[in-house]
Amino acid sequence: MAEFQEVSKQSGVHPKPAGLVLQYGTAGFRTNAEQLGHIMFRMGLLATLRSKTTKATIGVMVTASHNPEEDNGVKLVDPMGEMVTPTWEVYATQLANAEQEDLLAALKDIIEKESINMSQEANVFVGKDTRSSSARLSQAVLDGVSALGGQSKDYGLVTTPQLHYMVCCQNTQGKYGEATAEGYYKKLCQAFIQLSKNASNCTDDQKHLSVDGANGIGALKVREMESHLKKELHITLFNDGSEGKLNHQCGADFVKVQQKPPAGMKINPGERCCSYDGDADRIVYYYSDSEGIFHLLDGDKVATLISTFLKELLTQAGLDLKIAVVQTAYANGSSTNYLENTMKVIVRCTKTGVKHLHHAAQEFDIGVYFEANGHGTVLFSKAAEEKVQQLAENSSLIDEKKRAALLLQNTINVINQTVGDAISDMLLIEAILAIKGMTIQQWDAIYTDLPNRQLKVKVSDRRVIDTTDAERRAVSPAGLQEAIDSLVKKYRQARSFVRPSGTEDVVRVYAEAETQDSADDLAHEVSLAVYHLAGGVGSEPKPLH
Ligand code: NG1
Ligand code: ZN
Repeated sequence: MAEFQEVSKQSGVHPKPAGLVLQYGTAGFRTNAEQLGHIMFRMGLLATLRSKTTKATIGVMVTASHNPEEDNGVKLVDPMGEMVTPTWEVYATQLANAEQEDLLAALKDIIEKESINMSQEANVFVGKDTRSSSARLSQAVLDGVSALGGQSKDYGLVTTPQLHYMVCCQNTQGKYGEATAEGYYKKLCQAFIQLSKNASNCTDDQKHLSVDGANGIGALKVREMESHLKKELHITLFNDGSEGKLNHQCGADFVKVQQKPPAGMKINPGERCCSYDGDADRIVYYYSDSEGIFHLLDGDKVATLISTFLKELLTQAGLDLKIAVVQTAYANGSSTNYLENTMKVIVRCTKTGVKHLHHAAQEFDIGVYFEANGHGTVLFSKAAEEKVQQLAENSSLIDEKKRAALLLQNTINVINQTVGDAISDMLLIEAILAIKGMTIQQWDAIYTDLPNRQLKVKVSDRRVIDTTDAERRAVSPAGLQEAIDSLVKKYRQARSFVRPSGTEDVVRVYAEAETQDSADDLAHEVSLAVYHLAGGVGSEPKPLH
């Protein structure tokens, strides 16, 4: 067929190394950038098919998020800005792994299965992060789109959540906002400024925030946004990419996993600081106290702050909307306990990966979802948005109700509902702290985290570990869960689980307990159980102390 001639020709420019097999993991394909040329070209092809089938614009983001600079990756964005639907993840894996000579057959197979009308037009938005390989790889995506006759728009350097936002704006014919960087900054910053007007007596000191940009795209974009903030927020930017290496000893993942401040940042005692990850879809906060002790406020603390704020506003506005917080097994046990028993909100636990959280959050009027690592956002149902809107426009309301309705309305506008967004989350968090007149120490004191530890274990095939109950229990290999159960019993307030990573070739071990020493010991003992029962490779895991 003539329409595939260009695909055949172009695919020769982006050949697949024979035998290489990659999976569409927790967040798309991710590996060393050298191995990704053919993947990018093929994801350009797939996005074009997805666009034809949905009759909508599809997004393709080139990034490997918090992974090292040498890596890269790609993820597809569905019409409403959400992660691509699971059936198409399967197609993505099939297309990515088809040997060079089988590519056309794999493509035609998808076209047939989905009964795609190839004369339907296709539109694809492409974005990339600051990695040195991203320019070449995003060009390969664009080549894939044009090989199938699709139209593309190259947004160049954008954060992952900005690309999701553009896709949603485009497919809602501008109802969600204007599909430009300028439109994004205007929408978010206007809402932030409106929210900030409710903060009485906010001093310059309280308006100050230190941001670690992970030497990535978030740093560039926060700089671009600054003029729109009209001095309502004073940002000092560190790790802006001018010197340091992307994600190296900095960024949200480093801070969360290492539980220490990033390199390259000057931290004064008590000062509010935050870190983005390499593509700015995660954020964590922290501060150092007067004794120099580091305090981390992760995604669970963010979810608690935001859901408390929203719950108070709903009460003040007299709105009966169902609010829930969605977490994963990595959520600190103290946060779940506080949310369920003190705040009395509904809490749901899903598998790791934002698509699962996003999906669960959609079941409520207001779904606040955050992974402990700082990826998250708030979703408002259509009905909830309409109720808030009606109330905000009701001129006969008494002051308190009106104020609450307007705050809710601006919260809806400041939060990026398509996906977790470090910049948007930051603006909401800053506004809430200002409105509540709350310091970061007061926020931190809402509940006390249980000490915890995350470790990785190398095994020969991580797929031998199968889990159930939102990954909180292992059903295989035989004996592993029993071993974990008996180790957990040795410690107070303890919990532990293991699961195969969807982005790295490792098994992740999580443990929490009453003291840091117990959490460390438990994590180590569970690592040993994984090593011995699930085919560990290399040397045996060493104790942490
Ligand atoms: P994996 O590698 O599947 O654990 C990690 C994070 C996820 C998610 C993805 C995508 C942890 C424990 N896991 O997934 O939460 O953010 O990366 O970036 O943080
Ligand atoms: Zn990320």
